[in-house]
Amino acid sequence: MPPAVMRSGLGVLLLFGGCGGGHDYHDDCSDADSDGHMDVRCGGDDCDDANAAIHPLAGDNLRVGDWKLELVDEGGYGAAVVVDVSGVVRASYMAPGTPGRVRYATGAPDNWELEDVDAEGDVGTYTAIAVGAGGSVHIVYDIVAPVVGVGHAERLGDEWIVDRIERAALAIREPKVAIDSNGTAHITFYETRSAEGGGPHDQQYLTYRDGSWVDHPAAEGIVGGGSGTIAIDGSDAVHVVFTSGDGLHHAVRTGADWSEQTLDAEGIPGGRSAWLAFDDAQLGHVAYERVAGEESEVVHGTLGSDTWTTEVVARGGVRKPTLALGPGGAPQITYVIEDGWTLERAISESGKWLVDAIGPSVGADPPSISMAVDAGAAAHLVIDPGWSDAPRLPYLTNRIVDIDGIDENCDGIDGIDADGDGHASAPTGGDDPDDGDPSIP
Ligand SMILES: [Ca+2]
Ligand SMILES: [Ca+2]
Ligand SMILES: [Ca+2]
Ligand SMILES: [Ca+2]
Repeated sequence: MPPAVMRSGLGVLLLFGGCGGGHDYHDDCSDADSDGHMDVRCGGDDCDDANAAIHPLAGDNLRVGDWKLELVDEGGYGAAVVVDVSGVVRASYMAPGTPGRVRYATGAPDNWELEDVDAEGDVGTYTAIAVGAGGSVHIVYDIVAPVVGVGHAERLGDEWIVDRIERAALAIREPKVAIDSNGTAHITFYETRSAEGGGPHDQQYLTYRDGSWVDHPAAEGIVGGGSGTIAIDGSDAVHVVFTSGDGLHHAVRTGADWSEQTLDAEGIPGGRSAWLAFDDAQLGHVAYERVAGEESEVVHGTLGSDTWTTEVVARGGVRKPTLALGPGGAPQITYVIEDGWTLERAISESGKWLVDAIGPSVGADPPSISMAVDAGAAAHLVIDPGWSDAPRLPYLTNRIVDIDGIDENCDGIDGIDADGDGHASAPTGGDDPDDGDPSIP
């Protein structure tokens, strides 16, 4: 729980005179509005137990509205996006032109600030981005020259600390990153030493320990497939889900060992994507693309205590799904329709998938999508057009900001104040340009 919430909880307690004092109409002390948070007068953290839209994790001032398209940059590819607790959207991508550079974009829609992260050598095709619990930003990417490797960049203050990790490999693809509760980065990627394009590869894993990067493959000698995704659960266990010619696999690292199970025994051809995330209840969610007959379909899987159950979300020429979890762990899955390259998004509500169309067409090639969902359930998509000289880097969101004078997340002010400095974050209508640092109001 952020300190701001605890502080305002105390403030509200004092204001009301404490539990049991005076007229108490909550005599049973249940969660009266069923928002999962007990009334502050009952020792809980809900500052309004008669309104289910008001509780500490609410997306104060963040609402879902119509879709809107804008450009992050004049071009770019290999894009990834995250949104943090304060509603700040951050993207990583390869900037257009040669040699390649890794670039970072942040800010409110229509007001992007761009920074070069690594302009040293010839970077490759993919980036991924993650934000740690303390607000630290990590970007990983592939490097193609002068040696093959993986780049890791962490933003400390206004500086990027860059590690270029050389690999004895012919190629690496699709690096992904996740951050544990101690702020340590965990990276996975496809790595091949074979001259054959589709030859056997390893689903490699790297983490930073005792001052250096150490590797320990999640799986070796994989044939076919070639796309992995990584997530950390609430116990800091590392999970990697990866594709191969004989299915989709889930590897979990407990202690020094990996244990693996097959999630889906259907063949998943190369280039098919998968995404993994854990919700607050520690239920694992995966979205991936599978080929059924001649057509591709989008599948959602959930991991209960030990076993996966899967369901088809969309079928018939649907590609490149991306998954993000919204408030309460509700999964949102966005994918590309092959016929015309438009987007659709599916949201799980009461056991049903509700689908909305997101226009317009996003390219002439199968584009990739990266998605993040904020505390107000609004989605943020950066569309990777899939070729290196694409003339634009599109961003789509259905977020609207509604400054309503109501403190919906119980931190004492209208908007989200994650660092507890009394100033709400800029994307939620306040004047705090860095809501992860209480020294910068
Ligand atoms: Ca409430
Ligand atoms: Ca508000
Ligand atoms: Ca607030
Ligand atoms: Ca603040």
